[in-house]
Amino acid sequence: MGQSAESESGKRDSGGATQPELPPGQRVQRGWPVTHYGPVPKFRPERWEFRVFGATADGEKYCWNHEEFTALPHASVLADLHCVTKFSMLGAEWGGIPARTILAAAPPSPEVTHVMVWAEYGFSSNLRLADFASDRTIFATHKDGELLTAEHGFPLRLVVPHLYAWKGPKWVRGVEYMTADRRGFWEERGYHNVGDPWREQRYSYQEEPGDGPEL
Ligand SMILES: Nc1nc2c(c(=O)[nH]1)N[C@H]1C(S)=C(S)[C@@H](COP(=O)(O)O)O[C@H]1N2
Ligand SMILES: [Mo]
Repeated sequence: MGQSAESESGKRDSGGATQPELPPGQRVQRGWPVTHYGPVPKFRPERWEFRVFGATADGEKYCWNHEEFTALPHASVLADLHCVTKFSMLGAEWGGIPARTILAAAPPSPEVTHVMVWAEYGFSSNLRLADFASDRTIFATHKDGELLTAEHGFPLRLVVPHLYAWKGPKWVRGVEYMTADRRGFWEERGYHNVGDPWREQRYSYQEEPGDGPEL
């Protein structure tokens, strides 16, 4: 991870060469720390499935087993990871299944405005549909060409490059399509409902009308 990779990743994420490479208040972390609440789940391939449920266009639920899910077409996205505790990990290449592939395979009803991304042990994070539908949002199986390790989310984690990293659950198991917003795990516990690092939307007390449901 050299200097040029870092400045490139900053330009990519900020959408313009004039923006700084790091969101305000962040510092670069060498290496890749492990950050999460609770234990690391054990992967049991025979019991793993990825579900899409809630307000689908046809009212059906969708379900993939591990073999089926990982056989979906892969893509890769270069993106930084910004933790709200102020460290950033720059210049990762995430390989996996784009969120848009899931939206195409399991279309949401036109009334859907938000999604809840669900992970093992009931961890969840809510996203605006537009954030989930970004062409850079990806369900990652790999980082820099290698399978994710257990502590970093194997077999699957979400990466939403333009939001703080808690918006990307590790050990993700499904997506719920919602016709109204609802707070996920950290969003219920004092973190900002939207979580844009470039606007430093760290905590829920910073929310403005329209940023999220009443607390
Ligand atoms: N399931 C789950 N996913 C999670 C979290 C968590 O507590 N549980 N923490 C988030 C936070 S706060 C961060 S910063 C990133 C950290 O990812 P890493 O441990 O791979 O660096 O994971 C996110 N995904
Ligand atoms: Mo974080």
